[in-house]
Amino acid sequence: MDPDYPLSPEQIANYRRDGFIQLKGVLTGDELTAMRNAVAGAVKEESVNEDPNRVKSSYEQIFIQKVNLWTRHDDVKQFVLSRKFANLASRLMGSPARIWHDQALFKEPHTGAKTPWHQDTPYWPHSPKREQTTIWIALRDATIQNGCMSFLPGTHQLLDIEPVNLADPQDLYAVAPQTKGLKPVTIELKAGDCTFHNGMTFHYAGPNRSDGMREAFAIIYMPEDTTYDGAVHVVTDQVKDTLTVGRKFDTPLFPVVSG
Ligand SMILES: O=C(O)CCC(=O)C(=O)O
Repeated sequence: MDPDYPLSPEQIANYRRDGFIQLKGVLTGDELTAMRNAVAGAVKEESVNEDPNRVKSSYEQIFIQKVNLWTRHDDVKQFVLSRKFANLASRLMGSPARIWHDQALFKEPHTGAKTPWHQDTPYWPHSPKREQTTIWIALRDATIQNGCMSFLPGTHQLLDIEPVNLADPQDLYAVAPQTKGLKPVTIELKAGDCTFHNGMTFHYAGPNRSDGMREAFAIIYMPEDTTYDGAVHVVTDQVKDTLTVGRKFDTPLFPVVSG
């Protein structure tokens, strides 16, 4: 992929002011089809042994979530490690971009489950927690009807809020009374468009009320010099023996991919 998707100084300034940005057409044509097929194929393959009649937990009702597909599927890996996405992340963060993890986020039709308002970085074993960023790529059109994302502008400055329990969320105003009066920005995306959001920006997605799957894929980056703080997390659990508290994430699972 061409590593240079244009980003103006004004767009970077807006991202840093608001904590999110929408970019159109980061993937088009054959590239979009290839990425959608790779991710949807990987999700299907990894779901094949699941019992469709199993009662899903409230967290599982939010979406089908498959984490770190790049480590198991070469056709997904080429996109996750691509310089095109990483260079965008790097320019927005203002630092070289290291992979934290990826995730397929497929909202199933008519499940009724929303993604509650939350910030991301409080869940992560990172220090500091200021600049992490997520590219959220619509593999199919994301609309209000099927659960596109909304953001609360400027909330990436709220650094001391307790993490929201996504399976049993409290009311946003109980968690973060500072957000009262802020107007959410809801962003519908065409397939191949994306948003980037700072991991501290409060975001939300409505339930999927359509007949089709809401297919999205997120790649999450941290600044290269982010250090491990030792907190428990599913992504670091398997490799915690290779990490040292207070040191950078310098292991093969967390490559620096911008440049
Ligand atoms: O896809 C969703 O519904 C929510 C995604 C999200 O919370 C994220 O990418 O940080």
